[in-house]
Amino acid sequence: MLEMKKGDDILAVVGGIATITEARNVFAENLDENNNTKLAQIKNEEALIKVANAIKMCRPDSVFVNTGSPADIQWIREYSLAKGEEKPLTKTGHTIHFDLPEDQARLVNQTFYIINAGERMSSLAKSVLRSEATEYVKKFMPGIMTGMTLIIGFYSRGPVGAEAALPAIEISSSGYVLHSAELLYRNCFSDFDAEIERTGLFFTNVHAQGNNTSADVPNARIFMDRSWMTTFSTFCTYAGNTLLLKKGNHRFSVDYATYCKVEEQLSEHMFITGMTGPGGRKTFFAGAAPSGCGKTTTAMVGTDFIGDDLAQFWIDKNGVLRAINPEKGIFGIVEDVNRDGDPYLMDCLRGDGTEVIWSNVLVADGVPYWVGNGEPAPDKGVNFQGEWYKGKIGPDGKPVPMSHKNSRCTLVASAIANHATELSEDPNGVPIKVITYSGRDADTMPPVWVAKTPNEGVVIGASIVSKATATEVGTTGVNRQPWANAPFIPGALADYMAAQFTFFNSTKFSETTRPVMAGLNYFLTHENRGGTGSHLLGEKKDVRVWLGWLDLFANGEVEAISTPVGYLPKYEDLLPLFQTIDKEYPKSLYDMQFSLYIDKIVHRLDLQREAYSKEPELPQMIFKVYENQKKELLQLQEKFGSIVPMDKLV
Ligand code: SPV
Ligand code: MN
Repeated sequence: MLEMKKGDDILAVVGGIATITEARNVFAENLDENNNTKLAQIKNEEALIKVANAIKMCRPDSVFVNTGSPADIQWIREYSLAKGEEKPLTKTGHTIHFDLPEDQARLVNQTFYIINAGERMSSLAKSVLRSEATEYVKKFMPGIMTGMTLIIGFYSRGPVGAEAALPAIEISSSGYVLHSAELLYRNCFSDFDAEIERTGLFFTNVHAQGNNTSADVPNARIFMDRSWMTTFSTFCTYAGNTLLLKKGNHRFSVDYATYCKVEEQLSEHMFITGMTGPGGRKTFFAGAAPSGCGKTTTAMVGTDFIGDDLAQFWIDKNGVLRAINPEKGIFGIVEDVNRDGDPYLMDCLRGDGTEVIWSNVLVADGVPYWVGNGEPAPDKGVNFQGEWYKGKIGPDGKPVPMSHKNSRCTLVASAIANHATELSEDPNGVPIKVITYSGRDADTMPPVWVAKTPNEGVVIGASIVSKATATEVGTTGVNRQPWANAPFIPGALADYMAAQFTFFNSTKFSETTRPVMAGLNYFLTHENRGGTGSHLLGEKKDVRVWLGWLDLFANGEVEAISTPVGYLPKYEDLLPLFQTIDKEYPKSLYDMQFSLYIDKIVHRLDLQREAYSKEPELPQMIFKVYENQKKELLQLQEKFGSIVPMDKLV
């Protein structure tokens, strides 16, 4: 359930501003003439009251209004440098930002949804009662910007005017955060009022890093007030915790799609990319993967790259699934980014002419370095833990890597050579033909498989599993990662799942427009498929083949093998695709990758069923799909044994 504007708006309670007259007084007292004139262009009173409350609560020394003009953006760059939040690197337009050692990824244990008493939440999310959150904000946020400048920016999460785009305000005392916002989101200062008018809502984000010391980090909180679509972030700087236009507002968008736009919209943790097929035809894909599982790399493999992290979907009048990227930039993991796997990104990172904010990499003589870059490494430099030298041991007794596993680069997507910039900016979005779901699964599912029905497609999404990655502080082990979106689903998982079933079964789709739904898995290892060693059976560049096959399948140009888990590719259809990436593809490798390991799959189904049976009020469809697949798998096992090669099923 989601009830908008329920309970107190904490920002208004603590700020104390209730009317537009009071808000205007706050602006008159706190803004200089120039910034006052700029802000006067925004007319929406609700938005202005939010801004006034943030100013009144945070009590900055000054306020800067970012209109997105070249002069304003330059001011932000210089402000961030002057405050030392970023430092210039040798290459023009490149800077380095370090987050505190304790603040290198999303602080999942300090991230909460603010809820009203009695609200049912996702079992995978932490929540805090409105009253407790109010106490926290009252204790820590008044005066938190004293001695600092409060910066305000107005953004659109998507091309202005797009069906699924929503406006948002970003308020922060950090130049780095606003600088990042300018690279990652579309500034819509001049369209802001009209966008609120069109959509009927906007998000508000308030971030304050305080003194930014390690001692403060335990007090850091990331609060998302669902009812008021307002976020609060304190005592941290990592963009995933502070630039809440990104994952904070993604969470609100998920809520909005789940409760207010059923069968109309979806909000997903997905890349969007296009592939050029035979005859120059373009097929667009959107794909989910948990953080740190190669989503950016997959996205950039396309010929028409649109986005690498988030997607907003709707079904258009013709029954076509359409998607926009709410972002316009990349906050990408740099570990293992190298010439071989990510040539276009490397051109931006090592070439000239692209503005890049680096975070938490190693800097030596003004040049950034990172683990897995495929280049000679320096012996010493400065990284997220301070002075670094080869062999340095950290406080935990372990070697300190050259760069943090979650070190990142921030740049505009249009700088990437294969970015389809014009399409990305089109409010009509791109037509999505294929949806993929992937995780880090070392032993169970094949590299690619296609759902036979929309229900089975939804269940592929619900059944993503993944090894923990470095994108969240304090997580380890193998986790279930429903839709790779679980960290961002605020409401009950049952509600989100029901919305997925409704959406993909919608009669608005025709048989020709209903998207193909598929699973992808790049992480099978030799030892788990009858070989030896823990190395991967595939490599990064194989992604092109799996997407290429899905393109052919979605366009009806190849037939597939029907199995209990879905449609699988034939060897002879993959062979020519491997030739296009100049790679041998022995039949023995195909057999290792695509044979059904029945015991493992059945075990996985049982685990999923068991885990989901603890979730209240789940759509029964998921259990039906699991049951049916299990039954058919066991029948197959009886006939062919525990490992079933595709030859048996053709
Ligand atoms: C992710 O971790 O999924 C990211 C980066 O895309 S963050 O902004 O931290 O969410
Ligand atoms: Mn992400």
